Amino acid sequence: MYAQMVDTGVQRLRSTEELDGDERHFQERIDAGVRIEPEDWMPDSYRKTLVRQISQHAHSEIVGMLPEGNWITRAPSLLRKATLLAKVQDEGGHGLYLYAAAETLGVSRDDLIDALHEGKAKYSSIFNYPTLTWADIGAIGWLVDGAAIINQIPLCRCSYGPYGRAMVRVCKEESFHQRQGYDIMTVLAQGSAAQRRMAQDALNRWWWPAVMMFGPPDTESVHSAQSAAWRIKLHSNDELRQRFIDQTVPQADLLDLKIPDPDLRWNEARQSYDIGAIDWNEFHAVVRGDGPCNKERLAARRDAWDRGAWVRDAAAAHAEKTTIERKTGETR
Ligand code: FAQ
Repeated sequence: MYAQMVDTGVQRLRSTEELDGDERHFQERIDAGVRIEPEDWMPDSYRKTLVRQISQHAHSEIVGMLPEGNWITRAPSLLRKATLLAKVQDEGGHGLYLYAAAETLGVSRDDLIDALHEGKAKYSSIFNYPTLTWADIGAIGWLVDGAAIINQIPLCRCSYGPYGRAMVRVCKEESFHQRQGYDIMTVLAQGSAAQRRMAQDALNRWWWPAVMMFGPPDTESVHSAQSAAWRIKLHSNDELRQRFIDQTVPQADLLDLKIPDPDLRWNEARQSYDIGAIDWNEFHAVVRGDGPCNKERLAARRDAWDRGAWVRDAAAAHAEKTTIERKTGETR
């Protein structure tokens, strides 16, 4: 696996018997299903692991606004425009809950955002692909939000309270997003020959990146063992990937669209689908910064930050004014 940018301090997984004092007590609470709250004692490596994952997740939500935001002005009807606008706003809200959850661990949102803008922080590989046609908006809702739900439902039960609670609302909203995407695909799939081609083309381009979203295979996943012991991760990358495939293939069948994988087969013995080889070189290249849109996405985020400076300044000035007014009782 490529070098990690964040050193969470985890060297190897230790059994509960090897731990002592606070660390042992902490692990016993986790094993008993007790939720960890911000004021509780926690190992520094648990804190760093959560900051790493939650901040990457938050960055993914706000970078994830860009590919779809690109289509708000070109949505084919007022209803589609209003729906897409609401969805993209929801993603911004998810970023907000997640940055707030990360802040409960003692980091500042500004520092996290700086790390994103400086290219030091990761965000999901999936958002480095372009949205070329309207059908891509359908494919993102159907496949990307669909994958996000499968990954995030278990996170509602993760060991860290603020993260798990944030996920409850996020998952409800993601279900709406998934349905709006599937609805777009349904209309296109039942439309003209050109619309059907557009839907199939979007599925062809988004299928494999969505399959890769779940992260590297279990054999290469450096954080899984420790994160599972801490109940941050309740299922492995490959388990969730398989769940996504098994759920999505029948949905493609219903649309009469073809999953772009000649090796896709139902495995009677496993009661699951087998798939062809995943191109992990592509995944690593995208995560390294060499995907089709990495540079464009970061440039757009930096630009939005710079152009939003006046809003942050105005909000800070307003907060200062109202604080002074509250303290002095004078209106300024
Ligand atoms: N892209 O050891 P593991 C959404 C990195 S939200 C980029 O397996 P872990 C909503 C990983 O960070 C989508 N990097 O890591 C939406 C680590 O690097 P590091 C985001 C990836 O953490 C929809 C290294 O590989 N969701 O879609 C990726 O145990 C539509 C080793 O990997 C979340 O963030 C990747 N795909 O498992 C928004 C969910 N996968 O940090 C807008 C929360 C792995 O050592 C529109 N996160 N890496 O430098 C998680 O569940 C986990 O962090 C995983 C990775 C499963 C993503």
